[in-house]
Amino acid sequence: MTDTPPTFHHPIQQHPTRKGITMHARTTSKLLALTAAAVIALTGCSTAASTTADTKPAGESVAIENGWVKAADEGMSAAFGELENSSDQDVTVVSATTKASTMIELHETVENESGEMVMREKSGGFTIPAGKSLSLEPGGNHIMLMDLVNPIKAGDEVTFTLTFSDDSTYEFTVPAKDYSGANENYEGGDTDMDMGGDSK
Ligand SMILES: [Cu+2]
Repeated sequence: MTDTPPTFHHPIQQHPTRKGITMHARTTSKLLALTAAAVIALTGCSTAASTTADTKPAGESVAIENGWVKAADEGMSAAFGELENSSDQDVTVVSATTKASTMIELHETVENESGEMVMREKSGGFTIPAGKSLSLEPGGNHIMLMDLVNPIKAGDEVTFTLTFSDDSTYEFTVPAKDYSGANENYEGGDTDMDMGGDSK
């Protein structure tokens, strides 16, 4: 690239006709554009290479799609959505926080010995495979709000922060909506400990 600048001047000087200047000016600006593109491409390449080499933080590779939280007056609630991992590495969510609940857990829903679906803390957290997404949905994995600080009304916006196994974080805000499902019992808890407070 260091040998490019001289070629900008010589053609114009050697062809003093108006047509020549116009033509060469156009060529020159094309050349400039190409050179600029090449510089950007090269810069982009070297940045990408170094990023891959020392691995992007998990929190920068994950985004939530169609996220929502269940409206509830008190007690428990849960958040759902599609967690998408755009990187080429598996990432693991190890914890979550929100101002809406004093305590929060990452839950999975499993069948117990009696054949009932119960939810429990997901050991090891949520792993989102490289280039794939993980569904958080009623009856499956979810972010469990164990003890609401205030009622969550439909239409409220609730912000969550996920922490990954590499200590990076990802913050997102999702709307609350009325939902009558997601009332699985909490494993080891009594039947009053459902996820929906007083929902019917
Ligand atoms: Cu739960």
